[in-house]
Amino acid sequence: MSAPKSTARLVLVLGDQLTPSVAALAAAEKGRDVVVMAEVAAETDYVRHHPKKIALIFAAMRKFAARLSEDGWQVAYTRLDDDENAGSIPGELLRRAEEHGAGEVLATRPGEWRLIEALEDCPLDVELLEDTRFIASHDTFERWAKDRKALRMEYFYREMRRKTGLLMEGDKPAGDKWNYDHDNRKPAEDDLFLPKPLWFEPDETTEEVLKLVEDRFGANFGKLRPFGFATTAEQAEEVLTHFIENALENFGTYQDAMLQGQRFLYHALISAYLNIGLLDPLDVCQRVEAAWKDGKAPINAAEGFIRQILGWREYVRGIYFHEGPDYVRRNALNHQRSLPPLYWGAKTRMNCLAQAVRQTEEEAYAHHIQRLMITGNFALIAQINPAEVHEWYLEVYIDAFEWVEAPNTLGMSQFADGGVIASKPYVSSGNYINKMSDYCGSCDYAVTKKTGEGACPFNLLYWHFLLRHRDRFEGNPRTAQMYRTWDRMEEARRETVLGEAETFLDKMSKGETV
Ligand code: FAD
Ligand code: DLZ
Ligand code: SF4
Repeated sequence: MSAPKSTARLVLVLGDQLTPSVAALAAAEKGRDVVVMAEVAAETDYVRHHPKKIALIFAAMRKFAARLSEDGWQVAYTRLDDDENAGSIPGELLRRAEEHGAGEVLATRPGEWRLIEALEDCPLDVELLEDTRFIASHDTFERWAKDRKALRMEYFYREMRRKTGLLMEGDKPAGDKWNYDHDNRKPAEDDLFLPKPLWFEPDETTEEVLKLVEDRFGANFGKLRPFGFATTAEQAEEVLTHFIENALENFGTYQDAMLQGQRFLYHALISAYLNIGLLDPLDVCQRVEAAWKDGKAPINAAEGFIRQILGWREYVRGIYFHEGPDYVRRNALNHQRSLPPLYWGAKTRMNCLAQAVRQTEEEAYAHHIQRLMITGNFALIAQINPAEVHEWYLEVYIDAFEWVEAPNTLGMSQFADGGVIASKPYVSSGNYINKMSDYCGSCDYAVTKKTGEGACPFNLLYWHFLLRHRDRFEGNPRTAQMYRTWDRMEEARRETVLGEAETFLDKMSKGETV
């Protein structure tokens, strides 16, 4: 007589956990347990995601589920339009538990407090396992953060370099410098040779998903088609290889550049694949390090790129969990203005914003400096409520998951956490935008005009913001100089700047085109 088969457990795999070695799968037994994957309204509707983001997640989920089945796993997959769909992750777990006579659930800790709390409240016996797809564990981050007055990314990054040995020569950084940012601030000329991103034609599975998304989420902000994202680990790997071979070399030099009509420049376009599990962050860093060792990329490119993943990406995740669930509600600068309709594609005379928003609508993508120094900068100097800014970023980008989006938006970009992440607010006048892009040349406003009809709004709002928060930033060595510049201006000019900034903000708040 054979021994009785132990009761099945459910193994939850979420839409951003599509890795065969993800913790819950690694802890499960193939012949015994049932993998649960579900497309549910609670996840599609907690914000109105860009249609491309929903399509990417569903197509990748369906293909990953098929792969698990081929590998011998028993997979219970629920499609959004299945009649019995319970509508939420805990609801689906309860339904599948009854169906399979299971009481226990193995789950990998989700990347959002909302869902962690929902799983903790689920009446089943849910074991939440640490998500091991990151280079720094929670313990590593907490050990680093303990007893530090300021949690600056640069120091965390150096520790991660030492810990992984990436770009290290013994105990020294390769080339004797930790950070090559100084070499990475070139604007781009519009006749540069730019590599084309690698896109994929939708196959049958993706096409089926696109039809569903068109039907159900066609009214969300964003264009669904054309859809060319990778939806399997193999395709994501091809995108990475394409980047290393065609763009990495120039990644550092032009990292902060912006060019009208050139939406991707030398960026990797891999954030969504990393975030949903199709690529592994350590593996990506090692591939880039190898390219540098093989002489295919200079050190400023390899270091700049590795810092984004080994440094920023790991660091913001650490901060999100370190700071706790209330982080997303912080508003240290007490900004209360509503997000203007131009963020949803309404007409604006500001070309930089029009370009960044249109690109976001069409691609669900904008690169870091567009997010930080165009849409983020404007929201900050226009003193928009950070909760609304946070929701916008979470909705519109293909790679937006709260653990990575919230610290970038609320912390780095909006200073809403009071300076946990940023040592100074990322604000600028039009001058910076003009230096790093060619947007100003086709704008209704004049970047060189500081006041008067047609003056660039960034020139006005920049001062308005700094003056409103003088008490907080005047003593900061990184912003103090700006107050000295302000104080040297003629009284009448200062009054004009502040008055015109107020007029602009009033017009914007009344819904007029600005
Ligand atoms: P590249 O420029 O080629 O960089 C390579 C990789 O580095 C990225 O794929 C990404 O994984 C990582 N990376 C770079 N910068 C950061 C960063 N600041 N934080 C974390 N990882 C980083 N990134 C997201 O993945 N999801 C988000 O929701 C998100 N929201 C953001 C919101 C704001 C306001 C800002 C300023 C930045 C945000 N970022 C976010 C970071 C960054 O803009 C994107 O990771 C990057 O633009 C993705 O494009 P890419 O893959 O071409 O990146
Ligand atoms: C973002 C998202 C969407 C749109 N839909 C689903 C879904 O239907 N099923 C699912 O398991 N996951 C989805 N996700 C990803 C989750 O929202 C994500 O796991 C949490 O936000 C935590 O990062
Ligand atoms: Fe933007 Fe001002 Fe330049 Fe116009 S002039 S594109 S508003 S920075």
